[in-house]
Formats: sequence, C-alpha cells, structure tokens
Amino acid sequence: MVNYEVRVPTYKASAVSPSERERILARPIQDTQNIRKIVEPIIDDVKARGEKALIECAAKFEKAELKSAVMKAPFNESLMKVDPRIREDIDIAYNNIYAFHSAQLRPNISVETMRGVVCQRMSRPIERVGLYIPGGTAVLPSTALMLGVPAKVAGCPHIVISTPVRKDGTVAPEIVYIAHKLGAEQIILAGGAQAVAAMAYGLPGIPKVNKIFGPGNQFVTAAKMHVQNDYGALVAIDLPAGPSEVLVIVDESCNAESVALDLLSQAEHGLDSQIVLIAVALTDEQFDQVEAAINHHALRLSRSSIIQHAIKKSVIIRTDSTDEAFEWSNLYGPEHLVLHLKNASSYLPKINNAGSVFVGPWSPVSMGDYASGTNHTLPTYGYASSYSGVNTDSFLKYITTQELTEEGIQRLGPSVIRLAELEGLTAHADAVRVRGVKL
Ligand code: HSO
Ligand code: ZN
Repeated sequence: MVNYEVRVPTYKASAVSPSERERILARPIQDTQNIRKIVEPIIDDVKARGEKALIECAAKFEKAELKSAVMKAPFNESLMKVDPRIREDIDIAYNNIYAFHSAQLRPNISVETMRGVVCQRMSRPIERVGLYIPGGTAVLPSTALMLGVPAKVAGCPHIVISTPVRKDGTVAPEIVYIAHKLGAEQIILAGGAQAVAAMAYGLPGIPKVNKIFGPGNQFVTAAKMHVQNDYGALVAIDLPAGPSEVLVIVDESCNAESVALDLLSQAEHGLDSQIVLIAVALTDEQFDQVEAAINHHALRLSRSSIIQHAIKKSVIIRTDSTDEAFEWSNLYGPEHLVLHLKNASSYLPKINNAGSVFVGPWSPVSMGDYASGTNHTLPTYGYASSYSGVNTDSFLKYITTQELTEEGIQRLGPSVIRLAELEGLTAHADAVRVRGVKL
C-alpha cells in the first residue's frame, strides 16, 4: 500500500453497523450559539444606523474605505469592464440558465371541482428580492447568475444585489456586468450579516426586500435565519445554505482522474467543505488508483491547503453493490451527487435525497456550477431530504382563486354548513345560509 500524504478515512460498508453509518456520515457540528452572538449586534446596528454601519463594517471586515455603501443603477460602464471572452462566457451561461429556468414556469390552472365550483391558481413574482453574492476566499459572479436569472425569468420587478467589496473598495466588474444584465436597481456594498440586515430592513431609498437569496458563510446563514424569524422584517429566505459538499459513486468503469477532480472541485470551496466517495466493488488495484489520483491532485491544486483541510473531515466507503451505495447516498442527502457508473442514468429512480445529480463520466459538477443551466444554489447539510435547490418557483408566489355559481353554492353549501357547525363556527355556516342555501 502506498503511503499517501493526503488520506481520506476509509470504511468497508460491510463492516459498518446501521447506527455507525450515521456517525460516519455526520456533518461537522456547527456552533450556532456563538455565531448568533456575533451576528445579532451587527444586525441591530445596521437596522439602527443603516449605511453608516455598513461603511464601518466594510472598514472592519474588508479593510476597505467606502464613501457610500450603495451603488445605484445605471452602473457606470467603467465599473463593468470585462474581458470580451469572459463576457461571452457569461452570456452563454446566462442563456442556458435562462432556458432551463423558463421551462420551469407553470401555466395557471383552472379546475371545476364540482359543477359550478371553479378553483384557479395563478402565479405572481415576488416583488422585491435581495440576492447575496459572497466574496470571501473566492469572487463568485456565477452565483449572481444563479440567483438573478431565475428572478428575471419569474418577472421579479425589483432586484437588489449585495456583495462585499474588495480591498480597494470596488466590486468585481463581472458582478457589475451581471447586475446590469439583470436590471438590478442597486448593489449594496456589504458582505456577511450586515448585508443580510441591509436587505431585510432596507436603507434610505432602498425599500426592504420580501425575500433574501444566496449562499454565504455561517454568519450569513445565521443572519438569514435571524431576520426570517423577525416579524418586523417580514422577510423570507431561500434555504439554509451551508458549506459545499459532494458525494461521488463510482464503479470499475470510472476514470480515477475525473473522480478525484470531481471530489476536489467541491473540497476547494472552503475549509468546512465535505466530500464523500462511495466505491462500488472496486478491486484494491482500482481503488489505489483513485486514492493516488486524489492524493496527487490534492497536493498539486492551487487551493491545496483548503483542500487538505476539507479532506480530513471527508470519508470513503467501499461497498459491494450499487444498491448499498444508494442507501448510503440517500442517508447522506448530498448537495451534489455524481454518478461515475456504467449506465449511470438507469440509477436515477434509486435517488431520493440529493440537491442536483451529475450523470455519467461527462458531467462534472463544474458544468452545473457555472453554465449547463441547472442552479448551483442547493440544499446542503442534509437538507436535501426536505428542501429543493433554488429554482424559478423560489421567486414566485401562487395565489388561488375560486368562483362559484349559484348552482355551485347550492350543491356544495350544505356540506360546508354542516362542517362549519361541527367546528362550532356559526358565522361560517351563516355566510352560506344567507345566500339561500338550506340543509
Ligand atoms: N459549488 C458551489 C457553487 C459554485 N461553484 C460557485 C463554483 N462557483 C455550490 O456548492
Ligand atoms: Zn462549486
């Protein structure tokens, strides 16, 4: 056996009891108590002092001096000078994301549930949406696309973006270009909890938003949870986003290099990213090849130190069958699930819990992260068992309507009167009786 410098803890599925499975797959525990203690005073400060507080935060956290913490559209051309090739790439990604998210729009529905009783459902865009674009260890214009394009598709009339500035006080020109393409009205120059607070409570000239979207570090997530629970803010959030993660299932058909890089592409996101590899019936020789590739690339890549840290909390499971592999995968509920399996698409029916699935050897997560058309804002931390990733519906509300004819109320009214009286709600019953319905 080779002595690798980067070693991911490896288990044989057959030697693991069901209760141990959960322990092995546990995500690192997050210390939410302490984070809340840091985040809440920041939120209160932004709520009380608005832009002044944001300017101070930029000095403290981004080490940037700002005169104003808001950029209003139309954004100056000089702020969106993007390499023409990159501009084209952004446009290609934009169009693919647009196409996939437009196809998600659903027609209004109308159903005559009984003769004379017509129920309808119509959608309306959320009026004001706030999109958080993280800065931190990587600038993420792709996230601006992933949040902004579905907002556009849904028809949201007011889009606000919030993103931390770089040290020189500017925003990456790619983000400004995308904000311009989306028709965003303002860019709030703030990151972290302060950005969330600014969007939730508004600033002079910028009304509060109705829903906040976007991934971020633990402070951003804690702030989103906080404002969501504040009746004063009356603001919704997309989903509780956490560190990136990927689970890759491989069989003997896999290419070791591709597998290694699919894993490491998510490990490079952050120190707390997690990767899981499930190897189905590999020979020791094949398995060693995969491990060697992980080791080789983990040491070679530009974000090697982040990767090596993330890998420590990651696991490899060796199973005998694909059925077992999918049991593990469904238990984990990965944000990204990659299938390096022969006839990969035939396994889709076995998947119950996953944010987004990457099927077969030609579908690395990177494609979905940037440009294929699916969204990259996905449930992490096991939330894939109950949440969907961001999609066009995330930017819409549905309103139901009903219209009854006189015949309709005569037919259905007696049942409603009896049900209302059963509940002791006589005004409900009388609202039907007064219209001439008799039992
Ligand atoms: N994989 C990330 C999204 C992203 N990747 C942005 C590259 N840029 C979500 O977990
Ligand atoms: Zn990614």
